[in-house]
Amino acid sequence: MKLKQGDSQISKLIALETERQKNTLQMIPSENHCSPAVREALGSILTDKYAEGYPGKRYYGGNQFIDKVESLCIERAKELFNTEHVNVQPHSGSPANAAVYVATCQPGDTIMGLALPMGGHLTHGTKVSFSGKFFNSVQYGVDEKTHLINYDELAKLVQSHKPKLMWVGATAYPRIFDWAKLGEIADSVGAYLAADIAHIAGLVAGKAHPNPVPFVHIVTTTTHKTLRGPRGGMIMVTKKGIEKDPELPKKIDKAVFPGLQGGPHENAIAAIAVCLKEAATPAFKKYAAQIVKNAKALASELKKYDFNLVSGGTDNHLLLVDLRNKNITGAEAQDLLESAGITINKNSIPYDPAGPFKPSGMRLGTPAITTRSMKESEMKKIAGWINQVILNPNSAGRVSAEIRKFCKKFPLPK
Ligand code: DSN
Repeated sequence: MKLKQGDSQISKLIALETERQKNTLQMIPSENHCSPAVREALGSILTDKYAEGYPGKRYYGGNQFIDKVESLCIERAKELFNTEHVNVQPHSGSPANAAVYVATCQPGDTIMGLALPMGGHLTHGTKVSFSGKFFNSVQYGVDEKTHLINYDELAKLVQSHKPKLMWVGATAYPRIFDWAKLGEIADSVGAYLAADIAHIAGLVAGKAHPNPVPFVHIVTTTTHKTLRGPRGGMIMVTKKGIEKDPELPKKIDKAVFPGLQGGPHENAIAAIAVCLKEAATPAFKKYAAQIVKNAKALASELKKYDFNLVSGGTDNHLLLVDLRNKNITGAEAQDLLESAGITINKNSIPYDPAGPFKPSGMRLGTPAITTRSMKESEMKKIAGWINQVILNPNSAGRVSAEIRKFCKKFPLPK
């Protein structure tokens, strides 16, 4: 039975969400529109199969085709990111990061990560997350003036705390990471260095951001952001990681299963395999470059309207805007822009004087609108709309109608 007949309520809600996505601009930098091929694999019959274990070593029968799917996914990931070992089973980014802790640390060990209010991620040692509860978490920040990671300060902090595991990666850092420098810093105390590239995986795959693989031991990522796949996660172990600890691939695999998860979602793994194939094409390389061009164009237009950008601009897919000179909070901007057809999210800015529920900033990005084939000239238009709505909330209705019309020229992937 089709969904429409079997469950009209859910069917209707999916139709409404489809219309929302079609008729408005998705500018949350961690979101994207995956291809119908990815969705077909995700919605396939593979969801019915249990496959605890790994290819060739399962705890259930009937996995001859599932093994091939998972192995193909692993091989594609290894090739795309140029790495030695990949686990494609983590259900998403946080479980992937949890597995890294299980594989490399004991409870109470010292770990380091970029603080959440400075652009880091919950799982990099935030107090309210397991990573801040079960480990001795030392958080680093960005420079108060430049909003960049100060590598000299970080090196000193690392020397004084000597972490077992150090995280690099962010949810709201608009600049390039200097992986070589970070590798040296972690090596100076013999720490495991894990790069969480969830936000920039598509840029790395498309060569629009340097690849951390030569400089770090472990790479984690989600698969649904710039990489444009289904919701999922992956953990890679690099050559450098294996040189540091030859058992690391085994430790990571054991941490994922049976350490943290049971049966892998093989439908999601098939969809990840599809997205990895897409990400290896010249078209994807162009896409990744265009994401960055669009973010830069949007940044330069917003600056003309006197929007203050954290770090002064962007090198990647996202912009973090300090709204204090606009007399509007991040939460108010989020609601207002949503009513005008532009979906962004409120976000803390570094050294934010306001709390996390009413932060002073907004975060926006270009992965999803670039998937819809928008280019620099469209960024000009979008910056103009953002400015109009923030300056004059009464314009939201008119802008929403204009955006609805504009969106018809930029369909979702078919
Ligand atoms: N939810 C992710 C993001 O929006 O950046 C972080 O986990």
